[in-house]
Amino acid sequence: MAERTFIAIKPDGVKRNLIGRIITKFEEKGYKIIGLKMLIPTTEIAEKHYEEHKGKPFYPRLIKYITSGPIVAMVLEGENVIAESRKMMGATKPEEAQPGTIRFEYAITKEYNIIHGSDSPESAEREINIYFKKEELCSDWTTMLEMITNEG
Ligand code: IDP
Ligand code: MG
Repeated sequence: MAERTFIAIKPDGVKRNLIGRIITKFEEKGYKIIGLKMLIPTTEIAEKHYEEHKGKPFYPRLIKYITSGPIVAMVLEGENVIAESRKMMGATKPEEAQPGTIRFEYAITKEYNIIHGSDSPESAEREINIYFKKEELCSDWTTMLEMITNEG
């Protein structure tokens, strides 16, 4: 089923110059990027994003981490993209991530693990709306391009 998910390259991924490599993996897999931006999350945005973790011991550090520098936020569209992109990311703890996954390749701690991805259709919808306005999503660009190229 065609779905949308929210992915973020976290500040450690940006600082380590992994933006291109990570985006390439999703593009090569076949997902369509329909939203893309770089931003430094405010505390308010970070708290909304991670509200499910409020009260956990690592929560204050998580908010500090995610607001510590620019992230690259994106919306991907494709068949089963929510679960499949999570598989591509690998387990939260890099030592449990399978070889070939993003976290296996690029991360060594569960705290600074390079990438975020929505874990369910509900969180995908919620997280996309935190970071993107509807008009910032370009779902129809293939169609628009076909229209232009068919004109002549
Ligand atoms: P996920 O990113 O794989 O969905 P979650 O359990 O939702 O993992 O945790 C959100 C983020 O919080 C993790 O990606 C990681 O950055 C951080 N985190 C999770 N568990 C811990 C922990 O036990 N200690 C420190 N940071 C953690
Ligand atoms: Mg999560």
